[in-house]
Amino acid sequence: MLRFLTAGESHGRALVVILEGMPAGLPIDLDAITRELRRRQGGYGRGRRMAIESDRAEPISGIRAGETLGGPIALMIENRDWVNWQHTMRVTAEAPADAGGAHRPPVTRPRPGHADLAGGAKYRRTDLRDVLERASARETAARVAAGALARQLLAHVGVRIASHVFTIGSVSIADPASVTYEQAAALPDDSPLRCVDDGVSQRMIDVIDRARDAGDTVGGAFEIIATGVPIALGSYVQWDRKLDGRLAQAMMSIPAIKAVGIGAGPRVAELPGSRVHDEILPHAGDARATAIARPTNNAGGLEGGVTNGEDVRVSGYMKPISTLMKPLRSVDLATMTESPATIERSDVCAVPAAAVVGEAMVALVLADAVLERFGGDSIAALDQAMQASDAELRRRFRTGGEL
Ligand code: EPS
Repeated sequence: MLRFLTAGESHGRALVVILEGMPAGLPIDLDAITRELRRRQGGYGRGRRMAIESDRAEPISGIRAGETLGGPIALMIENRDWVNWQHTMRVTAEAPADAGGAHRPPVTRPRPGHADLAGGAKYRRTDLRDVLERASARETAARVAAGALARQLLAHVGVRIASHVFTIGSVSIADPASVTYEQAAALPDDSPLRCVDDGVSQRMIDVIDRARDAGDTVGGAFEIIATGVPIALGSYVQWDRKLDGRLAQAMMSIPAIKAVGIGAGPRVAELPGSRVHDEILPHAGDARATAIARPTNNAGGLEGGVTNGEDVRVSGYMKPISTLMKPLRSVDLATMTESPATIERSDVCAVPAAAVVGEAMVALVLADAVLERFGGDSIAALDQAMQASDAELRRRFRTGGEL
């Protein structure tokens, strides 16, 4: 229903995203897109590139007089750094006479952990810059712009999304599962770590400082919490319709993510069923149509690949950035001799930024699932379908009628 494609190299002219499937008639707040882009640029441990960029998405199509039209929405984010790369990143075979920036030598020493080696083999590129420019996490700016639009659709139907970082290297908060949506949402946009515990944040900063001083990098983990998610999104009837699977793929596609958890995640393997499964209790005071309460949410809002009305909780585990200032051993592919890996300007830690990208990816998947369930050529049609569904749920669950 909702799909998107991005284009752009890290040091090319711009990033572009086309988002298709947004219903017509949704008012769009362009400043909210800029705000999300700024959140992605922040976080303690980012490199010098983020001081150069001031990301802003320019709408090219699909929006008129402040509202979506139903057609593809194209957004462009200019790379400010491009002026310094015009020579290296030129489109034409020969560099124009006025091209800015130095001509950089080919990259031939792949970084362990990056796409350099495998990408060069796949696309038969000898200058690995041809790989790393597209494999760069810079591309996630375009996803965040698309995600900012998906969030506006979700906000219209009462779904809100926040994130928090719970691990940096060896430092973790005590009980990530106890962090509420409200706590995560209350984190200021310029929070250095996006961690809800100030004492732990300070220790996380120390870990990042130590890594930087050692010429090393550090990873971590974060969790996305979506609240107000309607019951019955996704389906259990076919493998590719399971919403937990779709969320996992979206999260795993974020650069450097090596594991994904839903709700209690890997901990479910260690605990007995009596401590994993979330009991189902009647709760007439609950404002939701189902009038049901779950005292715990180890399932992360998903049972059988279908939303159960609880908060959707998805965590992502990020490896350390693969550009090390004290490089690991590699091979110079030009001579096939051992040589230290390439050093590119990079970040020491980008976990807080990855959390913002995670929010965008979860927003895109949930918005897609909402449109799949309720239809959505227009906002008016979506509203009607959602109201009808709510009325039906109330009839069934509130009166104890047949299911
Ligand atoms: C990034 C931009 C990049 C890197 C980082 C993410 O900019 P540059 O390469 O010019 O410094 O800072 O990308 C990586 C660490 C990577 O390995 O791809 C961004 O906009 O997020």
